[in-house]
Amino acid sequence: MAEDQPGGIRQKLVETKQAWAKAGRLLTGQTATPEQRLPPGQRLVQDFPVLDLGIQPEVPVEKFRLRVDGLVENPVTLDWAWLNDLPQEERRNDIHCVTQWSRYDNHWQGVPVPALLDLVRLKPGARFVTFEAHDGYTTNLTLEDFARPENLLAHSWEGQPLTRQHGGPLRVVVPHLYLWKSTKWVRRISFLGRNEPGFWEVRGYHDRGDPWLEERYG
Ligand SMILES: Nc1nc2c(c(=O)[nH]1)N[C@H]1C(S)=C(S)[C@@H](COP(=O)(O)O)O[C@H]1N2
Ligand SMILES: [Mo]
Repeated sequence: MAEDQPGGIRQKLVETKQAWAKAGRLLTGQTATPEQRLPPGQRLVQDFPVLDLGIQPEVPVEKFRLRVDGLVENPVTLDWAWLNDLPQEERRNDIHCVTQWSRYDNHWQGVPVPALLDLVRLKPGARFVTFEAHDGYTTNLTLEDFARPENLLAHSWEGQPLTRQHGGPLRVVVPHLYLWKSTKWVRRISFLGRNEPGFWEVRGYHDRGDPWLEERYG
């Protein structure tokens, strides 16, 4: 069995979650609609749990870089000043983690995804998006799921800079899908013509992850 390395990925936790996916754990077999607010099988929490692979990289804003590339006319490497010069907006949303907790009314600030798309200008073949993070995490979305106006590249939560635990200085927030699709410590966003499943998607999680359809596992 894989042993945990200090400062490395928590292999046992990964194996446990992978086994849960295989067993279909937590599935209720029900669906709901966004109007019902709480997706099936979820319970509401007041705190803000921290979930990741066990590595929480320290990324000082002076060293922050976000590469945006792939099928775009204008690939860019954003630094912190440039990111802050892009349009900034606020969003309030509910978030839903596949491990069953939901948290209502989170206030985020950051760059709305449409502003990023305006900057890089997609080529016609772009249909999928992959995300890479400083801890080695990856995930994937369709362009349609990423391009929604409520999605943010968020640097603040509840009026404060996003903490390192929650993915600061910058994370993706895609509230209509389970939270594993919302990459913390994001360092690269690539637009592709083909789908490339990420860390959890190749370990049994659903490719899309709609919480109201209970798309926990694939
Ligand atoms: N870079 C990175 N992003 C990540 C993860 C991770 O391990 N690494 N975990 C995902 C999962 S499974 C969840 S539920 C959310 C948790 O976000 P939180 O710790 O802010 O609650 O981050 C997602 N984004
Ligand atoms: Mo998660």
